[in-house]
Amino acid sequence: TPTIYLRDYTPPAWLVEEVQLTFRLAPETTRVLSRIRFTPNPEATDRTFVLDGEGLTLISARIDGTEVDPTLTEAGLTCDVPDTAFVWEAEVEIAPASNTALEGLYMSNGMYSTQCEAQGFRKITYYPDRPDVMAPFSVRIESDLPVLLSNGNRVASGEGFAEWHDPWPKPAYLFALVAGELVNLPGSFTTRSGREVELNVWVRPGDEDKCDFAMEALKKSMTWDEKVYGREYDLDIFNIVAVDDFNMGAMENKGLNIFNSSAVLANARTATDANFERIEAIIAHEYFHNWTGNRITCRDWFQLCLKEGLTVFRDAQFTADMRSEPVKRISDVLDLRGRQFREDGGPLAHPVRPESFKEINNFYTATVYEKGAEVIGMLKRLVGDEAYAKALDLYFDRHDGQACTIEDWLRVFEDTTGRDLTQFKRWYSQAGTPRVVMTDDWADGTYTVTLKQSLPDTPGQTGKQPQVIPFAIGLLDPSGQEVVPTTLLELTETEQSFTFAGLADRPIPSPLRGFSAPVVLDRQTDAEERAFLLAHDTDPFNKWEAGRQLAKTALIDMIDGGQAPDDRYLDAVRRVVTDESLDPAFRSLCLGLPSEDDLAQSFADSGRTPDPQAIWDGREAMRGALAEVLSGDLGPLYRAHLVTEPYAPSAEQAGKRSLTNILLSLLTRRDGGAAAQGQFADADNLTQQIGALSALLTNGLGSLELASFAEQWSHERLVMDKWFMIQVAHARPADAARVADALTQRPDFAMTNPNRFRSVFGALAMNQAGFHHASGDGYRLMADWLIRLDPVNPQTTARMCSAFQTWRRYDADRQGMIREQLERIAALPGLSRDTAEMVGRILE
Ligand code: HT7
Ligand code: ZN
Repeated sequence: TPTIYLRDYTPPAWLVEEVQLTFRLAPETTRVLSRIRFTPNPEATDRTFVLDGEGLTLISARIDGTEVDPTLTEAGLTCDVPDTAFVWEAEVEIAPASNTALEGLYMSNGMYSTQCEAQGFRKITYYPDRPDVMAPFSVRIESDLPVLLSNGNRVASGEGFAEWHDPWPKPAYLFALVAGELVNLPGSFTTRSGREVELNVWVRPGDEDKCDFAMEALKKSMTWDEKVYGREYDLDIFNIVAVDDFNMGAMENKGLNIFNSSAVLANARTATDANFERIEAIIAHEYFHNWTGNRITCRDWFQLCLKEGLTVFRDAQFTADMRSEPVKRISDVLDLRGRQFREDGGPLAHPVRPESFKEINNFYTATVYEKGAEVIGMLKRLVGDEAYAKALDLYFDRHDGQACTIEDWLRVFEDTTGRDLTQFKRWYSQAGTPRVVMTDDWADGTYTVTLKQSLPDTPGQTGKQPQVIPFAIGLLDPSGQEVVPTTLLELTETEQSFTFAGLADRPIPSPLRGFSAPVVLDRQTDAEERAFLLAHDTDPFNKWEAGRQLAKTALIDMIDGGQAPDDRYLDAVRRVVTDESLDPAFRSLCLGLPSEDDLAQSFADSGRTPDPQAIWDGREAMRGALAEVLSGDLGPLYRAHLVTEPYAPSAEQAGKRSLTNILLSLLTRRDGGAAAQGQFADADNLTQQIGALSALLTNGLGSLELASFAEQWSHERLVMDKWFMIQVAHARPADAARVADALTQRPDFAMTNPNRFRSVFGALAMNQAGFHHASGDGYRLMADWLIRLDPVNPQTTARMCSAFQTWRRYDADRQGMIREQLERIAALPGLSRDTAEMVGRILE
């Protein structure tokens, strides 16, 4: 498979003025007729005419009305063409019902839908399938199915057909079509300038009762983007469709967003608080793409972070505004460390703007998305809120309707602020997580902070240059008063010192407030200082962070030396958890322990080999110690915060349920499951029902409840996904592979449904002690199923391979077993490009 390089970019030889498509839908024999007006691109030197196309049967082709006989290759076609504008017409046949890869036009559950990003449009018809070719599309769909949707505005419909026109030039990856027996929740929105927009959430019959929340989230997103970014919607209709078989969360096709049903359907009985929050964020994310992605798109796929980093940043701002800002920040940092730092520290590390790929689908990563969003957050912090708003206005003005690069993006900041962003740009080109070592000094009323940055080598990159690191810091005096409020230091050198003069006492620093840069902060400090910050810091992120560091150190000491848990940690947690002045959601976050993976990484970072079983035992022992130290508080706290009023998916109620669920899991250690059984029986919402079931399963109880849950929910696919997932997630290390294997034997396990596959195998990968069990059963089972899934759905297989990305942390036996499985996968004849690239990079 060839490697594609950013440095080889050349402009397209031909541009598209207009596209007309006709679809005659049939499960195995869909005909796609295309009529495309091409014009020579004045910016290109070469006039070769090449169209992308994969798995298409060409029926006929014409240029300016005359039949032609193009040369077909596996990747597309070439043809002699005039040297001036011409009209290309083609008819191709495709088989949506046989398309299990869920890319291109596919059929599942009797419904047609499309997924074209990144390069799926070439599986629909011959086309220059690259994002810098933008055109208005007209689409005619012919089918007996009642609901026929495409992008843009509906211009005609009748018995067996519908016609759509999208006036906004777009790249082919934003094309979409949906056809099926669907029902809709209708709504409407009036934009700031008075445009009446018809809104719809389309679902399968039976799911009508799960649409209200998505509709409200959409309206909130539309209002927010007008208010905060001045961005209005630009068509007369906005459709959202829920699809069961879908590779990712959702897709921002122009005017026709297609969602994984798990990212749209929700009601109190069938979705958890976490689901509601995720749905709100994804609806917002896809809607926000209308401006950051669709109106302004990417020149090429290397620029993916241009739309994804910015849109993740925007959806995080939205969630912070709708819910709690500190809780959102803490959750995002947990996620960043859990997924992006993990990626950045291993064989899959790549820059936010990668420089090469074999299969672009493998680069929809935490680095491009989440680190991409962090980079924008840093830029905003460095230039300030006002300058950020000005730069964004210029971005929308200057680049509307264009396919852009990171250089274009940075230039609007340079032009509005006069700042030179050459050094800042290294955040886009250098992979790896910077390490910042902080030391401090105190003399004559002056406090000095010295920061030293380094960036580890990553695959293909060594000898890196220092980056610009915005380092927010505050200082407290020994009584806990803040003496220096949050101040932004700009670290630009490898080593730099900053002074704070005129202080009465040596201050206690609160460094990297709000996690102002995605770095690993290395500071030699003690439990005393952390307990002090946990008690006094005014920065909620650092308050939480202090508790997290205390927990981590205490846990590592326990795992290492079997030491009893550190009292300073236990006392501090008890103080926070019982502090009624604090938000319950925040208290719940403070009660959480660092994940097994996080702890394993800490061992690896200090040059030691993590023992997954010892880590699991250590966390269990810590939970026991927490239950013990909180024994007198658990019951009263649980009862005081238990939500008994009617369910609302509000941040306020969700915070209380989160706290009571975590308390319940500790309480279950002490009361034999009585409280959890009670909550399970009384729950009128899934958050409390699943919370109770999880508390029981974590403590080796709950088999009756598990069975009754399955009986109650056997007809709700998304709820059953959770039933599959929690059994694997909470299985004891020695049982995890067996539990997962048994679940795959059930008739309702279907590997063609990515949600169900991930419920089992995503959970197995997360159950670290189970996956890495010394028997090797976890590795074998995972590999067996990846081998089975690859011919069916390469994209999902490739993503799941990342379960193995941390393999070099482990001991020789485990490494040997993992290598054996990876090599078994790599050796498969006909292995997909997606999986081959991932396994190759992991093994390298
Ligand atoms: N822009 C989308 C990314 C995407 C995708 C979505 C569904 C299936 C396959 C996909 N490949 C790429 C989703 C987003 O970031 O909003
Ligand atoms: Zn996105």
